[in-house]
Amino acid sequence: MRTLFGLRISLLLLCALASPIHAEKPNVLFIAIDDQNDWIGHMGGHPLAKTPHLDSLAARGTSFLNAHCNAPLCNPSRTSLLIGLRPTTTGIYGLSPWFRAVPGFEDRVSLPQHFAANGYRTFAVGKIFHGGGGAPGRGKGKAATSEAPTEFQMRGPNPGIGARPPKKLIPPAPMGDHPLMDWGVWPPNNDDTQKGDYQVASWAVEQIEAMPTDQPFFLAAGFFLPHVPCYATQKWFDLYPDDDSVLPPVRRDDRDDTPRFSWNLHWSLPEPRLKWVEESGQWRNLVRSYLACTSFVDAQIGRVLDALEKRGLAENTIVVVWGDHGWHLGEKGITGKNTLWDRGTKVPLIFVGPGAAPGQLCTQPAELLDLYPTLIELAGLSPRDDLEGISLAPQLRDAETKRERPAITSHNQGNHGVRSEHWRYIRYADGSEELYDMRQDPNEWTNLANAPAHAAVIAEHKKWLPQIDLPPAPGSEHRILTYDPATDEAIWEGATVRRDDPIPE
Ligand SMILES: [Ca+2]
Ligand SMILES: [Ca+2]
Repeated sequence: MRTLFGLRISLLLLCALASPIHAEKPNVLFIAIDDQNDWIGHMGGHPLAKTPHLDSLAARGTSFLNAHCNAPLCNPSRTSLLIGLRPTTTGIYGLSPWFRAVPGFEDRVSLPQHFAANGYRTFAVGKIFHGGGGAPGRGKGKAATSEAPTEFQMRGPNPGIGARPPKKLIPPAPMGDHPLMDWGVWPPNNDDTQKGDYQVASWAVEQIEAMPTDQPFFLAAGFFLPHVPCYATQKWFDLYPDDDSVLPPVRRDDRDDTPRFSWNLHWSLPEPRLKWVEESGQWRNLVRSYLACTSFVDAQIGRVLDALEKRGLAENTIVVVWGDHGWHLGEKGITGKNTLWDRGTKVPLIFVGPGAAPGQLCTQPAELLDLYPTLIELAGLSPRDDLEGISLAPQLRDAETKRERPAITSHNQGNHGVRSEHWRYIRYADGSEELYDMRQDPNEWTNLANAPAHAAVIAEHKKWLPQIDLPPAPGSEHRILTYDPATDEAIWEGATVRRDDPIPE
């Protein structure tokens, strides 16, 4: 009996040691897509978009159809999401600085750090923080920030674009012929394995297959495409007709009723305007390339989800998929980001797993800022009182649950978009305004801001403008815009923009 008793004690002890530390805690698979707008099948942003893996994932959970970034640019959007503060609270609006270089944020607990502090094993591969590489200082040029290895415990590669053609596939575009401003079929022979995002998925799959079970995990996989250069292999282009049916609806006079100041937000950028892509015969090619890249990334996400399923981890894993901001492909006369319209701010946001009811499409406004508190609540982590987002858990339980606060996007001090379920209100630093009835006018073609009948709607949305609205933080560079009401002059990336300057084409 004593032997048996002793054996039993040992077995119990062994079991206790071997059992997961947080057996009750769900894992988190955190998937980012760079520059992905709402051209996702079930989101309806483009009638031809083919994303079968994201669509079937969404069917197993809750997809937000009215989710928006808090800044329409990589670094400020990702920083805001990952530290839980608005860009207007940190002053981080540009591609620099890296937030840990900003006084007051050196020791800010980032989302993955909060999971690590709560007993999670944290992993990252690809682009999660902007400019994130495997080691501090990695990246190119002043624009790049460096992701300290302290953000995640395990860091996989950040392969970026992967194979590139020996020279650009498109003719030189205006505004500097930037090397990233390119798109088309590459590499040849349908070899997807040479793509950076293929390697991101492979690393994530390997981690899932070998995942130890003694701790819950937080695995972040950041896909680079459909960020430019939009290279995809031929098979992904074959999903889309090679005719003008792929083009998004645009109105040639669309900017006639938008304030002059709206141009200042994207005054001079490497991304060509609609005029150039049309005149150079590149519009359809760009649109098809973007769609092809979206479908390719969808397939890579499918590989990671398959691995999760095969390992038997799907049931106890929260899968969240998000994009960092939208992208214009001709709408409002431009391509690219840096706008406060839906095309520039709306992103995919899908939650699946514990806490997210299946088969829901939610039209309540949501912000990427909400991810931090939502994941804390879903995973049952220690709460924090220093986050500016609001948990989406009520909408994940019941998508009809009303949410009072609209989604707010800021692009530099004084420029804000406020998106409710019904309206979009925009206010620029010079006081000019836009208002769109998103139910009647989903393309935001008719600016209603000057219609007296809508004064109450404007007042209702204006009250949500950020109370804290800081100037750019020290070290801010790239896509930085300031405005001096005394002189009515704006400064874009260091150059003065006067009201009568011709709009760059
Ligand atoms: Ca981005
Ligand atoms: Ca218009």
